[in-house]
Amino acid sequence: MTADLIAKIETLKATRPNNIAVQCFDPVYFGTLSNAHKSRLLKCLNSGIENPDSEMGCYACQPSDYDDFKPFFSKVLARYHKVPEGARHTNDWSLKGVDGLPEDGVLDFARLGLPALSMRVRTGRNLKDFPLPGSMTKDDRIRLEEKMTTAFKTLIAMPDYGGRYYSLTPGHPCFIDDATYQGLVDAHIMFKNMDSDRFLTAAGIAADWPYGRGCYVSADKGFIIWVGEEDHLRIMCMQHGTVLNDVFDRLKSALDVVENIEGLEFAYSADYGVVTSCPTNLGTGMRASVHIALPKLTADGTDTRAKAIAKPLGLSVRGVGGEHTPIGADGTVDISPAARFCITEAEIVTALYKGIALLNAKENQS
Ligand code: ADP
Ligand code: CIR
Repeated sequence: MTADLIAKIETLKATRPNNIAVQCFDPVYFGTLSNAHKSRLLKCLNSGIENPDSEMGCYACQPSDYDDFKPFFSKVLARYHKVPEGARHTNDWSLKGVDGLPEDGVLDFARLGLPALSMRVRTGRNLKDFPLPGSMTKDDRIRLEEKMTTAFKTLIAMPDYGGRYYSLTPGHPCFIDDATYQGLVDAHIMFKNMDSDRFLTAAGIAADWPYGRGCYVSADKGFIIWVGEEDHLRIMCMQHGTVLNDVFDRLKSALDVVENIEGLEFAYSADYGVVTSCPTNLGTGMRASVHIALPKLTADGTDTRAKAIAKPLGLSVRGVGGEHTPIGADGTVDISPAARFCITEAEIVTALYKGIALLNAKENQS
């Protein structure tokens, strides 16, 4: 079994130069591991072995994987995030002194002549005392949701939060039917059925769907916590407006509240910061995005031109329904800085503001 997988990795190494995980797999290092560690590391690579066209090709399956398999993951991280091998990450939400920040510290899109936009900032978090989603059993998923259901009671009782929890788990007291679930997906509140993602399926992250899956939504719908997606928790603030600080600051204070709820301890790595399933998200786990109409840059009905302009600016372009979805009929796209690792939270949100300024200028020049 192990020998078969090693042979597959070796074949992919020769044929798939863009699959980072197989390219970073070192058989000599692998040979030094105990049998238990060998199977743990191979499990991390399963998604990239089953999906040769993977860009990253691996997911961490235990909170300690990044540290336990540092000789592998430090290579993967260096290659994907274009940082030196052994680079260390620092988390920092303070906007003070961030390059490109307007003097008054306010990241207001109205200053760029833009109308109110849908703004969203999310970050991933995983609980220290559970395996990461790729290695969870059905029972783990249900227990994690139970733990969070109790934690959400604290938020629901607070005047600034309120709201409710929606569960997809059959038999859960907060269970919702298919139509309610679809309504939440359409409103960009809830995540899509993970079974349709072949990477998450091969990684074991989509397993046992829909058990242990759900989301907490605040009374004003601006603060949301996903339970049981690619990370145990995806914590986000979302709002229509022009001042990016509003969602960023709210997310920071909400995170502090959640982190202080008794019994919740998040996984951090001393060298790598916030621990996430996917190495693409490691460090901050943060994606800050806006929905913005770029009718000229998408005049051909595709995001090809917008992507070509956005990439050198360090920006990703997604569709209006999120990753792997089409752009809006009016040319609306989802723009976010691509970097998550070896960048601070404050730098990410400022990078979104600066990037939108540049992209909007290109749109206006077209
Ligand atoms: P993630 O952002 O967690 O990596 P996706 O790209 O799949 O995952 O997006 C998840 C959901 O969040 C989708 O419904 C997407 O449309 C929504 N979304 C992302 N950014 C925004 C935004 N700025 N405004 C409104 N909805 C957004
Ligand atoms: C790949 O390796 O290409 C896929 N597993 C997707 C990587 C992008 N990461 C992500 O969506 N979090």
